[in-house]
Amino acid sequence: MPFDPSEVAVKNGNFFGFPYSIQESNILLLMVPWDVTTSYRDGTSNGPQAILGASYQLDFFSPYKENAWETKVATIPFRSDWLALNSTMRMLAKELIEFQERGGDVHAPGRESDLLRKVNHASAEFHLQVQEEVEAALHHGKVVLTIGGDHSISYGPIRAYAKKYADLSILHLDAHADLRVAYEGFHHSHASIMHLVAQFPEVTSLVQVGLRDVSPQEIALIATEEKIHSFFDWQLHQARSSGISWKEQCAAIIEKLGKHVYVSFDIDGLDPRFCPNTGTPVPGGLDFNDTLYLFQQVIESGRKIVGADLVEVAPGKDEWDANVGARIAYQLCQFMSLN
Ligand SMILES: [Mn+2]
Repeated sequence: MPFDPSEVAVKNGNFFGFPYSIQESNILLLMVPWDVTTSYRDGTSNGPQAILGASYQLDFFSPYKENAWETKVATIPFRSDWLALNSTMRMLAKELIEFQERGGDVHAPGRESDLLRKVNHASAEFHLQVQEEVEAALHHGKVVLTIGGDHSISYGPIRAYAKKYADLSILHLDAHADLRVAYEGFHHSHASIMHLVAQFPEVTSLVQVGLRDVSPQEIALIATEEKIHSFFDWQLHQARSSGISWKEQCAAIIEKLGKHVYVSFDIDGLDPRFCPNTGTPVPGGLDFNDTLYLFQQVIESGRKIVGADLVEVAPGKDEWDANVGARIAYQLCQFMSLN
């Protein structure tokens, strides 16, 4: 039976209930249930499955693409072994975070430094597996949207994309700069992800939008590192209050991007009313439609969104956070298909 986008979706394990196979699809969704280093509130490891669940309820019209439901998107089967490894490592990491909150030093020889080594080792191995999964998809000519998980999961996909594109720009939407060095001792911390990927020589620019909770060290790094361009939330709001349109602001943001754009979307870049249960919600932030407009302008400018991730979506007691996440995932797929 042909796929009818107006009918009730089948809960078939594929995002949006789409009937397309991996072989016939151009766009693949990869679920990465990982929140080992979350420092405040956990639950983002449940994000992928919650977003998948919410995605069945979506209506398929998109203002950004004609016949959007014909964009062939398939879902790579869920890895429950990743979720199990996450639970084990999360317990150890939690112990280490609590130890440090009591004033302990994880680098001093002892049980904790051994534990830290173990978590860092397992995390590095894990991120390599994610990288290999994305590399395999890219090798087959696919485009990948990775769904986290905490922000540390962007490492594997961005590494894979940097191997494919020698001039990769990262469009990073977030309340946080994520430029800390090995936060809380974790090499692959969610708070360090952009510090790690900015060091890849293939990443030619890192363009951050919506930042509003940043450390003085991060501000200093942003000021000195030439390839990092940060558009702080307060600046965006001040500019708009002074009559500078969002369209003009988008042009200034896009000007810093090269031809090949990878979107790393931390849901907390949005106003927290769109993500009340995310790990580290911060007041202020981007509007849902303004953000989609920014993506649309990226495409309009002739640039390509070659890949993306969506991270830090944590389901609450209701479906709201996952609901927003599913809609962002859907529109990102449409923008990625406009290559
Ligand atoms: Mn964040």
